[in-house]
Amino acid sequence: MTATPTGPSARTSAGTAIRSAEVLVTSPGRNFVTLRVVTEDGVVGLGDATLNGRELAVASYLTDHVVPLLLGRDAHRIEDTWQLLYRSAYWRRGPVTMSAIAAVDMALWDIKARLAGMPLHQLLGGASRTGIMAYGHASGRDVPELLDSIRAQLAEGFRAIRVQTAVPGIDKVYGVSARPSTSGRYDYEPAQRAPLPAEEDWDSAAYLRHVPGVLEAVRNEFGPALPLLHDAHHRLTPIQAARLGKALEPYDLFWLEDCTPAENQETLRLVRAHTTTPLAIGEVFNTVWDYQTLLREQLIDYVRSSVTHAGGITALRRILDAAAQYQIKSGLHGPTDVSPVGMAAALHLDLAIHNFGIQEYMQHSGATESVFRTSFRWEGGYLHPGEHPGLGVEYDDDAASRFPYQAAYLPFTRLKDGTVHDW
Ligand code: EZ4
Ligand code: CO
Repeated sequence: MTATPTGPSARTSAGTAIRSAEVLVTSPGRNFVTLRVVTEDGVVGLGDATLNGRELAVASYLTDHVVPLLLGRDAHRIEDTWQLLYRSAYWRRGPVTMSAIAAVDMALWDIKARLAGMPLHQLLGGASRTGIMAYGHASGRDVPELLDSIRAQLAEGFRAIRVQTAVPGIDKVYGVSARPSTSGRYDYEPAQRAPLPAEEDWDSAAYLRHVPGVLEAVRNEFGPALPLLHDAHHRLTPIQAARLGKALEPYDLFWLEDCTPAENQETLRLVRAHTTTPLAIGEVFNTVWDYQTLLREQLIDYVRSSVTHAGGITALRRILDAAAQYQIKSGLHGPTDVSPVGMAAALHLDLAIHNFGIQEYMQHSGATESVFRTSFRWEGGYLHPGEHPGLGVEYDDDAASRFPYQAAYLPFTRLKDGTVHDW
């Protein structure tokens, strides 16, 4: 007898066998890739596979290489499926692979929780808190515009704010909205719909000169208690990052995010040795291996991964449990390129884990919400995933069909002399 590639015992004729797995690509304001898994009994699970600017690569990875492995497998076998997808490809890790695995993992947890008739957080151990503290985004082309943007986010109910600022001499800076909203949902989408990525400019020295004064103005305006965050978005060298962390100490940041490029974990030793500004890193990481030195040497304070890009609920839970040994907390990535499905997965995890820190929350557009119907609650600066069985998200095919995929890319940067820099 020849064993099937997935192992004979993984296949089942029970009602929980996977009958279909379908990749859905839609673009309600921005592109999203969703995996929909359906069991023989018709139970539906959703997973987010959106990788900003590389959406179709993940869609192909799923359709061409993962879906055939899923058909006929028991949807209940989440761990076995995760291990099979991770190990059977031979080529491990990487954002495309891990986003694809994440989507399968989320969809299977969704199915298991729907079958149990429980919201997913119950299966993860139940709620450890009543609500999930979320931070919003604010930005300004100058200080008055930034202060207005922060006021608008406070009026929306946010109790912690990420602050990004334009820099004199740089044309277009990461995180700064062209038209910051003076009320309501804050809209900033770095990916632009075009056949090729846009080029932006960058000057680290100008940035380092300008940012401390802006944070000082914000702190003076809003007082000592408001949690303020800032994202340096991988632009600095280790010694520049150390200097920035030190310079920002008087303004008591909740965290400084991605102060250096992410490849080199050892870099953070130097930064850590020079500053008590809390550090957050990890939105581009895919596995626990990317965090190994950072956790073991206690070089960061917050884990920034999203469920979508770190291999799903199964894998991110393990990263967060490893972090808990060192009092390192969660600060999960929640930009608009994490779909409402990926956000729901994050919220269930946030509610269940003990070492929760904060959750990033960029509200999705009305168009996105017309495709993905969620059970999230937003009350007084706190999020809650709701009590619907599963993840609590429904996908509307009719709405989705009105928004076909459109190529969109994140920008990249060049220094004044033309050298490509980290975006
Ligand atoms: O640039 O999600 O902290 N948030 C971020 C994001 C990332 C985008 C990239 O797709 O850094 O705005
Ligand atoms: Co970031």
